[in-house]
Amino acid sequence: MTENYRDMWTSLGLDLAAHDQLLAVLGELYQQIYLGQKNRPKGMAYFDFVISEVHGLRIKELLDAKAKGRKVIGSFCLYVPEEIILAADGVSVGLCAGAAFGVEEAEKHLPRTTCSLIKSFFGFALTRVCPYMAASDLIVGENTCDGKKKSYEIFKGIVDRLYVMDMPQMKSESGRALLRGEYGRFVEKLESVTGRRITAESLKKGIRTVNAKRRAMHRLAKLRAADPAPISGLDALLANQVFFYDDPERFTGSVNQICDELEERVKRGQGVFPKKTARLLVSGCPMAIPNWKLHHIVEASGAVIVGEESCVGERGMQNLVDERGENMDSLLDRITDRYFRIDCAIFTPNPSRAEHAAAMARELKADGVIHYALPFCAPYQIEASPLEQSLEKQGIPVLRIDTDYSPEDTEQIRTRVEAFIERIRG
Ligand code: BJ8
Repeated sequence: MTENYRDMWTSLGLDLAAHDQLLAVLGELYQQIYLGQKNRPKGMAYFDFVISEVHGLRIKELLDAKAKGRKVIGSFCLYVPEEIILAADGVSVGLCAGAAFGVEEAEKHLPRTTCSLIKSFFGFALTRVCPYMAASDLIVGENTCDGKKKSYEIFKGIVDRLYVMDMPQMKSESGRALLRGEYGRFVEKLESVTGRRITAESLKKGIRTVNAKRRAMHRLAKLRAADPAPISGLDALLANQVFFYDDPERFTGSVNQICDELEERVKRGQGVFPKKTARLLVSGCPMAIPNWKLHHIVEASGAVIVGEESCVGERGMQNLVDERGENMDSLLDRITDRYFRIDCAIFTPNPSRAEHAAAMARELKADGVIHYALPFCAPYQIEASPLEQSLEKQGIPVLRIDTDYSPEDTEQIRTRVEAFIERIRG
């Protein structure tokens, strides 16, 4: 960290001792997992800097924005449209949910049989170590899985300023109408929190900004189809994770710069791993910072991850919002159209996810798919079986890994991943 931010963290009400512990663990993990990689693109220096300042400079930027009258809107899910937040001149941030921190505290409120992601955001809030949560003027929850929707009932007693968006469960006309209605309600909520009126013009601008960000990520995703892979799965995952925290324009510029470099690498046939390294696609639950466990195990075992069918990955990036609407109603319709296509496992039925995973595996020339689920995540654990059957039928080998944020099962997973790599190498 380039500056001393202790006064800033104190002003946010963080528990400095616990926060120091968290930063020490994060720093060590990053050093060990990321900085030891070989042949990294030079452009990754930007992301190294972002991570080194993830609780420093970025938080200072948020507080500077707040001082100028902007509001910070924190959320946990892809269904919360950043386009609408930007249209209200808000700053959108993904909230901390990727580390096992404060688990004991979380389990005083939640059953042990709750997924790590939910326990994580409870733990971060209860131990007061998340500056993003502390800086948020509004925290947006969503009625997605049962775990989240029931836990928000308790969470609203832990953080004030929680707002919960309702969510459909079926891709029906009434489901779409529900989502459209919720986005209208979100506009009103944001207008009241920010004191700014959202106009067709500001919404169009928000749409253009987020589309540009997604376009840059599509460009990066496509470059991963090259053999040898020009970027590691770990580095690409990091870019997907930072997507949710960074200033949107700066992020887009940095990703496009990396893509320029990767295009040159592809032309020269240069990669991070040798040509014909086993290529894997990961499909399943989101991986928030600092959940780098599976990618690290796979890439240390001699395979490369070439894509993520995940919310922190292609599920979050696919499809842009049509920019052609002329008034608030038509623009909100187009936003709804785009978000309603996200194939999260909370929807029933959800056939497009398996189709999307198969299409990604083909496009990225993956030799196999690792299905990743957090224990106690019913939507993804249950969907794993039909997804596996469908992919195997198409000749795409699948390995199912259910694992939480703790490092305890690392060796077991490594053994299974190594055996899977052997299988796909034939
Ligand atoms: S759009 S995946 S971010 S809901 S892991 S809390 S599903 S029990 S995170 Fe998600 Fe939105 Fe869907 Fe994406 Fe529940 Fe499963 Fe836990 Fe999960």
